[in-house]
Amino acid sequence: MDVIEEEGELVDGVRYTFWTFGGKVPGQFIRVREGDLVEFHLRNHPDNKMPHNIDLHAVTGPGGGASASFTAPGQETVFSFRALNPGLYVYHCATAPVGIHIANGMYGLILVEPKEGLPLVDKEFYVVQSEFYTKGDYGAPGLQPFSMEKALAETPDYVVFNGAVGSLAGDNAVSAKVGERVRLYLGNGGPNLISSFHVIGEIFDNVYHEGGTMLNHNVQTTLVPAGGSSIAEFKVEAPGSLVLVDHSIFRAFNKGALGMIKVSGDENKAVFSGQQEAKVYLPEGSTTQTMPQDKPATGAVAKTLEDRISRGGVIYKQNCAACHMPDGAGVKGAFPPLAKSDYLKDISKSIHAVANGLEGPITVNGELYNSVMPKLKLGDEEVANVMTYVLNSFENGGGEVTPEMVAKERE
Ligand code: HEC
Ligand SMILES: [Cu+2]
Repeated sequence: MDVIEEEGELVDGVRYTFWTFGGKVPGQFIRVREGDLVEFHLRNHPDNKMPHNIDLHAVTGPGGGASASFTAPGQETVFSFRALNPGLYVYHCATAPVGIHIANGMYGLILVEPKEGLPLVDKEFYVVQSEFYTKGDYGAPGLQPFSMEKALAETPDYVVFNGAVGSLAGDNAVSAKVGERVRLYLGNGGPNLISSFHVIGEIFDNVYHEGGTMLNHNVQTTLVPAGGSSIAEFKVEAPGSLVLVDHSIFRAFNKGALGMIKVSGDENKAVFSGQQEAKVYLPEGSTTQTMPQDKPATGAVAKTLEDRISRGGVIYKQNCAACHMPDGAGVKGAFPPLAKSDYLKDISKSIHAVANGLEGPITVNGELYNSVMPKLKLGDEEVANVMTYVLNSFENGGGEVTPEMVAKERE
């Protein structure tokens, strides 16, 4: 296994210097069999600045191999261990200061399959949750240094699956087919938080509790402790998107802990009907609601069109994607699409909607919507950025919205 220190992306426009096992976060998945004798080579790339080592929780021996594998840049060390206990184990760097090595991305999973092997499934996925602590708040662009202060306070800016926001969502989503059996190898690198791992739209048929051999059945949410694991299995019964989240839910929708399994195949109406009816319910006195939010999403002023689009993208993920969906497709009958929306042709009307909220009947691409979009607490700059992002995404025709245009609509 090669240790590589390299710059990468946490979310669009936000860079971070990751320390990795094998070039990615999480580190390479290791798979051995109970009883195997494993000879482990750790190589620390000569371009690296730090010494590193590895503590594998699957190892019976001092430090899980940490001191035996202490390796300076440009060196290679070797040690061997017998995989005595079956289970799914975390490995991580344990070089001082340990917290910083882990916070920078040095963790992964090693599966010790029982002698007889695990039962066969159709799909296996590797998902590791972890947090990142940066000087700037969520979305603050540029190369972000590690924040010791936030790490000590255990207040991460990012809580993510597989090392970055969106690494398992959108175009990076994984897929399965109706009828397939899916197994998730779940890990938590921490460094601090416990994950309440949940899949929206599924129930785990089997959970290997804490990655050990005890089987639990019919589980909705499985705890994955920092430095621990879980194995969850389920059969997919109906098509659609299954959403992986840490059910400490602000982490999912505001800090990045969200992934997707796209399930294709035939509907199974006996299991799920889809919406059977939707009608207007407007009690007397209902008015435009305001969503609480203490501060606008991102601060500084955009200088170029590109800059505006990229800042707008961050705002979109935080403020709009929950209703209008990450790909702008909306939800039929509830949230109108922003992708190829003909409503956007009258740009001042659209700006007005985002700046002031919107309610009452509207028609988008020939479909009637009669609902409420809350007034979001976004400044003129933020509305301009997010609308510019929308115009330049989802196969819309392009264009730019300026803060001046927003100020006008606000009046
Ligand atoms: C809580 C859910 C919700 C959120 C969050 C939300 N919207 Fe909407 N949006 C709606 C609904 C519902 C409508 C339709 C309102 C109606 O029926 O009058 C709508 C309508 C729109 C429209 C006009 C119709 C269309 O499809 O073109 C635009 C543009 C729009 N939203 C943009 C945004 C943007 C940009 C954001 C983020 C800054 C956002 N919305 C956040 C629910 C939401
Ligand atoms: Cu290290």
